[in-house]
Amino acid sequence: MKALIQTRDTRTARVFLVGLELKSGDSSATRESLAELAELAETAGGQVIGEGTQKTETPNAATYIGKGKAAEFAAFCKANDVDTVIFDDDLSPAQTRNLEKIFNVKTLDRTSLILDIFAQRARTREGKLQIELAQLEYLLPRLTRLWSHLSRQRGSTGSIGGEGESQLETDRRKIQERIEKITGDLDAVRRQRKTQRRGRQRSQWPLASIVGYTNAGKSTLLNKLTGADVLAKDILFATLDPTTRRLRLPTNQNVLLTDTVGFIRKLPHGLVEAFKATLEEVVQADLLLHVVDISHPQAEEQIQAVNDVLAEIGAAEKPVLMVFNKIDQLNGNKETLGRYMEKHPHAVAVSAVKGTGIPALLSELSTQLRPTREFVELKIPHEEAAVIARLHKVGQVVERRYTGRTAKFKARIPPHHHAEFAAFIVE
Ligand SMILES: Nc1nc2c(ncn2[C@@H]2O[C@H](COP(=O)(O)OP(=O)(O)OP(=O)(O)O)[C@@H](O)[C@H]2O)c(=O)[nH]1
Ligand SMILES: [Mg+2]
Repeated sequence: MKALIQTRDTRTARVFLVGLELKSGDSSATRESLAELAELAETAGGQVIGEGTQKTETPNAATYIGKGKAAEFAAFCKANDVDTVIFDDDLSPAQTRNLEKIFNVKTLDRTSLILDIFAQRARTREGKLQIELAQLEYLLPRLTRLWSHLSRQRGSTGSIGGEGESQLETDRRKIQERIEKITGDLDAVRRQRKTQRRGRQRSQWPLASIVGYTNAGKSTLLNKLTGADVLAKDILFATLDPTTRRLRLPTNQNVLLTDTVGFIRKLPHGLVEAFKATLEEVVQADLLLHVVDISHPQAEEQIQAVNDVLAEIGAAEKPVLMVFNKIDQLNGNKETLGRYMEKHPHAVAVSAVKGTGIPALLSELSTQLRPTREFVELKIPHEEAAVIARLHKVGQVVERRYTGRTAKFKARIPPHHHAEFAAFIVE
């Protein structure tokens, strides 16, 4: 059972990439998508030996690329000791089967590659369960292929009948049972998470969630802002599990900041489904910080891809603060930044690594979260020192005047602290 979903050991894999260039699409999109696939392959531990594309009207139903092209690539792979071929789009179970016959090496598609990376990276129990669930659901319709491998190993090529059929049924049943078990376990984990979240809601601090394309610099930003030490690395999907830290704004307001899994183009739907619980942090947030690697040539497409996933998880209507990151890498290219800033008027430009623009980001954060605070005037007798201290702690005092036996304040306080100060609020 375990063997069916074991993470493939791609550490030393010699990889060949294949993409399709649809006549309706444009060739630069194919190239960019392949470049990203190469990054994914390297993240998974592979070494890219070569790549090939084919122009066509529509994907071939049986073999995705044309049969002739497939044979040509297969010859290259054979000559260059390639042991894994990866297709840039999702293959149907039948296509995978046919291609494996032609190439005679391990055949992956984009989804199975991303699933592999997630499986390698998952650390928490919830993360591991979620990824196993996505893998099993991906595997289920493809089980015939695995079964045919098994039966070949057993040397029972002649009698593909009764025995094999029942083996397949057994495997299916085992997988389905496992899926049910995981779904149950995940439910339990999620209930616990809900309780935690309720505890947090009681503390009534607003929740801001950092979202963005993978490798945009989300974790680097969280680290910079809160002194957290989340792994920030130049690889795709460095972060899978959410981390939440408290951030105290210059206005004294506290906000809970969550860093979570990054998004990517063509993110497997099953994976989004499986990670819905993790992404609930995003759905629950009062504000999203959408971090963009502005120095990336495809920044615009990445913004779109992130917005697509946000829509898919039901977070499209959230207030968003755009954070254009890595401005230190723009090499004085002010034009690019200007163009983006024009399009997104309330955006802030930062370098999470260098710390540039962080004060502006904090100030914009305070502004965006301000509606959750009310403006009041208070009159507090001097002997109520504890109340005055408390006001400075939870509120933002904008004006103070001392007259006789009382102190007068104008301050912004979070609504849930209203009751505490009600006795001293004037008007
Ligand atoms: N030059 C430069 N590099 C940055 C900046 N911010 C982040 N990086 C680098 O970009 C890479 C990715 O940063 P992460 O913080 O891991 O990105 P992430 O968005 O959390 O990525 P995933 O968790 O993989 O989705 C790291 O090598 C960072 O050092 C920046 O402002 N300038
Ligand atoms: Mg990260």
